[in-house]
Amino acid sequence: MEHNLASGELKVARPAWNHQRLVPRMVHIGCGAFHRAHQALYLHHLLDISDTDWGICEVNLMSASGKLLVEQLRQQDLLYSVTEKGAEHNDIHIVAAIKQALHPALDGHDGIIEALARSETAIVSLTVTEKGYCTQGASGELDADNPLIQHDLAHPAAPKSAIGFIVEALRVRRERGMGPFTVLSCDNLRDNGHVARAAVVGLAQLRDAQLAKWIGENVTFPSSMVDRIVPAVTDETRQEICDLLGVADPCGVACEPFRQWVIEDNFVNGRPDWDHVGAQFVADVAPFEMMKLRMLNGSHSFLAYLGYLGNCETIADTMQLPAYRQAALALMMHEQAPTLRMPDGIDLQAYADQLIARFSNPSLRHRTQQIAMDGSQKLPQRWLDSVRHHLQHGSDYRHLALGIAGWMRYVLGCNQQGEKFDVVDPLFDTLTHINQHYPEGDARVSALLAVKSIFGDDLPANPGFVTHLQHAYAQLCQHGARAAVESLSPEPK
Ligand code: NAI
Ligand code: CS2
Repeated sequence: MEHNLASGELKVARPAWNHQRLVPRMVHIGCGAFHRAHQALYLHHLLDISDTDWGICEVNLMSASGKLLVEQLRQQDLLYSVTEKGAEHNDIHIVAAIKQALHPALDGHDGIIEALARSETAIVSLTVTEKGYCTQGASGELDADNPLIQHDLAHPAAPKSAIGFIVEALRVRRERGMGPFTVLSCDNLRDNGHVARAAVVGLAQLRDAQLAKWIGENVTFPSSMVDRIVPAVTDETRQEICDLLGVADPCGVACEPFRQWVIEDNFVNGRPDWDHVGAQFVADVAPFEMMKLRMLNGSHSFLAYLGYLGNCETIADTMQLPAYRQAALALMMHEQAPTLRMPDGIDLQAYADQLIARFSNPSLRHRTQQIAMDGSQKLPQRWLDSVRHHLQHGSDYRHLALGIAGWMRYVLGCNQQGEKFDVVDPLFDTLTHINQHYPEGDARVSALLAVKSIFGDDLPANPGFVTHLQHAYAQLCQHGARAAVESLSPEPK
C-alpha cells in the first residue's frame, strides 16, 4: 500500500497529541481550502499549547470533490497539512484538529443532522461561499425562490442547503428539549452573522413560526472577519507539498503566512480560546469586516477582472504592472478608506501597504480567474456600498466604476482577443440571457444594472452613476483593460 500522511515516514513531525482527546464540539460546514488553512489551523495551534478537547466534525454538502475530500481525509486518519508560503521560505504544519468528516452521500442526511443535533455540538461554523446562504446579495434577506431553499421546504428532513441542515437540526434539538448552538459564519460577507441569522430564521419562518421564534431567541450568530489568502490547490501545489512532506497529501493546502480573525464574542454554548493563538474577540466586528471587504476584497476583485482581461494569470502578475499596483492602492486609499469609520489605533495606510505586499507574494500564484468567480455575490459588499457613499458625498469613484465595467466585460465570457472562457456565477442563466440580447454598449450596461439582486433599485435609477458606468465601459472596450487602468492616474488632488 502506498504510504500516506498517517502511515508513511515523514520529513516533518506529526502532532504529539492523540485524536482520542478530541470531542467534536464544533461542526464545520464547507471543508474547503480556506477553512483548512484558517479556522482548523487556529484550533490546531490551540491544541498544541493547551489541553483543550475541542475538535471539529467536518461536513461537506456539495459536489463530488467535497465527497472525495471527506474520503481522502478518512484514509489519512483525518490529518492533513498546511503549507505557509512566504516570499522566501515555507513553513509546514500537520493539522490534527479534525475528529470526524461527513458527507450526505456517505453518511446520509440523518448522519449529518444527528451530528449537528448531538449534545456536544456547541458551534456550527460555515465557509460555504457567499452563495451558500441563499440570500439576496443586495438586501441580505433569504431568497425564498432559491432552488435549494425550495427543495428544503419540500423536503425538510432531507435538505440540500447548509441553511436547511441547520434549521432541521435546530428543530430536532428544540423537540428533544436540548439547548441551541452558536452559528459562526466565516464567509466574506458584510455583517456575516446577520446574513446567517436572516437566512436561518428566514427559512425557519417559512417552515414554522414557533421554531423561528425559538431560534431568534436562543441561537446566536456572531459576526467574524476572516483573512488569509488561500488559493485553490493545483497539481503544482500538491507536488510542492509532497516534496516538503515526503508523502502525497491530497488534502493539503498552501497559503500565505498572514492570518487574521476578529470575532464578535457572542457564543451561547462555549467556545475555544482562539484568542490564545492570535484571534481577537471584540464587541463589534463591523468596522473590521468593512475594512477587509472594501480594501482587501474590493481591490482583489478590481485586480481580478481587469487583470484577467489584461492577460494577467495571477494577482502577483498584476502587481508587476506599475499601473495596476498604483490603481489598487489608489482604490484602497482614495475610494474605500474614506468610506470607513475605524476604531482608534487602526492605520489604514499601513493596512493598504501591507495588502500590496501580500498581493505581491510571488509564491502564492492566486489566479485572477478564481477571484473573478461568483461576482454577482461579491460586488455589493466589495464595491457598491462604497459607490453609494460617493454618490451621496459627490466624491470621485473612477476606480470603482472601472472595476464594475471590468466585471461587466468579464461576464461576457470572452477575452479581448475573442477567446472564450467559462464564467462561474450562480446568476449564470441571467448573465447568459443578457449576453445574448445585450452583448455590447450602453444597452448592455443598463441590462446588467437592472439585475436587482446585485444593484438594487437605487443605482440604476441614478442617471449620474449610469452615465459614469457607460463611459467607463466604453473606454474599457475601446482601449482594453491595461490602457483603461493606465488612464486612471494621475490621482485627483
Ligand atoms: P473552496 O472552493 O475550497 O471550498 C468551498 C466550500 O464551500 C466547499 O466545501 C464546498 O462544498 C462548499 N460550498 C460551496 N457552495 C456551497 C453551497 N451552495 N452550499 C453549501 N456548501 C457550499 O473555497 P474556499 O477557498 O474554501 O473559500 C470558501 C469561502 O471562504 C469563500 O467564498 C469566502 O467566503 C471564504 N474565504 C476564503 C478565503 C480564501 O482566500 N480562499 C479567505 C477568506 C474567506
Ligand atoms: C478573494 C478572497 O476569492 C476571492 O474573492 O478575494 O477569497 C480573498 O483571498 C480572501 O478574502 C483573503 O482573506
